[in-house]
Amino acid sequence: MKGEHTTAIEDEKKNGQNNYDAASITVLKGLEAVRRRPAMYIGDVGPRGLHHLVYEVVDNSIDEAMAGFCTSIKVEINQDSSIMVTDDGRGIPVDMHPTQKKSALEVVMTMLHAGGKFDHASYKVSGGLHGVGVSVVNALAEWCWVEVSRDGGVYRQEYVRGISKGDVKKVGLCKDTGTKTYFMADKEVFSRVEYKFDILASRMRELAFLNKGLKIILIDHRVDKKLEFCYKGGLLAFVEYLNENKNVLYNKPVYFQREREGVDVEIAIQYNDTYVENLFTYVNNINTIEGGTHLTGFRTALTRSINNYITKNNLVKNGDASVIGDDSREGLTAVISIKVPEPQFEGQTKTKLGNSEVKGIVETITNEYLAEIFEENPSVARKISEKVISAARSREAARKAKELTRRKTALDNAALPGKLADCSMTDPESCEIYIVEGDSAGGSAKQGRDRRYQAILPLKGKILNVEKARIDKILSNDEIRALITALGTGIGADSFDPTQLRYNKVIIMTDADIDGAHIRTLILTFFFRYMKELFEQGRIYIAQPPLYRVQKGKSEQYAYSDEERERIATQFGRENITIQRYKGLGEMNPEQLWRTTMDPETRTLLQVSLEDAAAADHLFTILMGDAVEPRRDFIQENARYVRNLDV
Ligand code: 0RA
Repeated sequence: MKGEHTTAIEDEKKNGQNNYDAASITVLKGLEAVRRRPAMYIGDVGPRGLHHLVYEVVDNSIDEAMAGFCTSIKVEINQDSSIMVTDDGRGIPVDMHPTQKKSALEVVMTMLHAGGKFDHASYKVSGGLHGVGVSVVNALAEWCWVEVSRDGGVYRQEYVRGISKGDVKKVGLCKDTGTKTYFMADKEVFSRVEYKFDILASRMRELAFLNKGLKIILIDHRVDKKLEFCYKGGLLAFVEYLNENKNVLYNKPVYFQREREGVDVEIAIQYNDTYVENLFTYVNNINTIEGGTHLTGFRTALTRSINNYITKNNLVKNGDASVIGDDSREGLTAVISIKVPEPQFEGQTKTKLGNSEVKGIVETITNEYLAEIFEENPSVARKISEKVISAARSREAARKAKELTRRKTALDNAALPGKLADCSMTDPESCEIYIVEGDSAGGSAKQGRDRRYQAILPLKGKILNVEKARIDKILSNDEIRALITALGTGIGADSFDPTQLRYNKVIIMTDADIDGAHIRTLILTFFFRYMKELFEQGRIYIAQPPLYRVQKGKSEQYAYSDEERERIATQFGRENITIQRYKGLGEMNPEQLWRTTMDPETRTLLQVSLEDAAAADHLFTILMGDAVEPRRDFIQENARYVRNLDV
């Protein structure tokens, strides 16, 4: 948090208002706690926490939609970077709260953990990343106002840093109902109040997929951009979106939604011809990246159902390998979304579902439904079975040829690859590795680096496109094997261990041209498919070599963008200046490379985050999949922004 600030209670004291009742003391203590330690409530006070404020407000409207009373939500980023969220639900009640002696609206907005739920009919989203309550947003807002339309009237209350500026007032009449929340994130709390349209768009799209039929409109008044998300098909449309540019084995995703013991289970499944699993799970609209009981139940049922079908129809020949879980997930794209009244979240990031009863519920529903759909759609069942059997066969073939095991031990105990110039320090926390395109740039990097803590691994040419190859082929690729060995993490479901990473930062350094961008994407795709945790732990970076060197006489400066080049040129006074455009890293000598791109004191690194794994997956498919059209569209649309590629 920036600077000193007085607490709510101190402010009130200064104003000479010492006549608290029990309720307002609770309010002030709550707000004070939130403002003292915002990170405890919203994760951090960086971009992530800032965007979280919007999610929190939208979540309340989503709850109203899940309860069946809201059909449309509008989210607006205003020119001054305030946020406005409008829904057409019943409107937050404004009448007196029975015990708190103030309006229900004020209780929701100012009391910590008051939540929005007076009726327990709807699902309460709690724990995890969301569900801290809109009062937290209010406390972290420079100003906020809420306008409720209900019972023929429009009611408004305003707040400053969480404290109400007066009672709820009736300010007009209306025919419809709904809630509008309008707030400005507090610059005393957030160092930068800059919303990213794409990040909000990803989450709104995801929420629209997860809440079938709900319309979510996102408007950015800063640049006059507008997107509208509404999916009648729900998860079915989600899976189609994820598979959009892949070759699918059958046209319509297998889709079902059922309720059992109060748990609502919705699942969509579609296989494609790749070799990777692409599965997203949600509990009460929260992405459970650590999985949990719902995922376990689903996996067990999927393998069992496919195995049953294969056995029943005598699809395996004598001597064929039996199908194991891994086989049934090759080329699988699926989304699981469940709604549980009282979820228990566990795990490091509180995104792992713990409720033990859920495993059996999801398993039973999946078993029942898959048996049914396999009976009714033999062609779908056949295609899935063939894919899975082929996965089992190649796994078996690989084992027989001792290929995989040999490679695995080779990878596990291998000496470091010859082309790796390792650093002399061994403590991973202080070390970093540069993955460099080409041997010549690799040579400059080796000479220019600080060899105590910087390792260099040059990769030759284009590495294998892992989107189109099976794991055994991937492991036989020399460049990829060198990469895995250098990193030290191992690979594959049973041997990848991110804690074994030998470096604190993994930095990709490629030329600033189309080839460089392609190689960078290949490397990122490999990490995304096989080492996703490295993104989650914030280990992956992209080096930013300069695009230009601007020189006049003895002074020189480096420019990292066209604008910067212009600025420097103006500053130098445009006469007698030389501008050199760097096409490749190889054009810089070791000393220049160090100064511009590798020296921690002066370099800029771009940390690659996966804010939204689903959107990133979609992007990688576009970039690396078979379909040429969307890739060309993407590159044309984004070519100018590639330097800021923040997937
Ligand atoms: C509980 C009860 C009622 C409405 C809401 C919650 C509600 C909360 C929010 C938060 C954002 N938008 C919202 N819309 C509705 C109404 C109960 C009734 O009318 O009987």
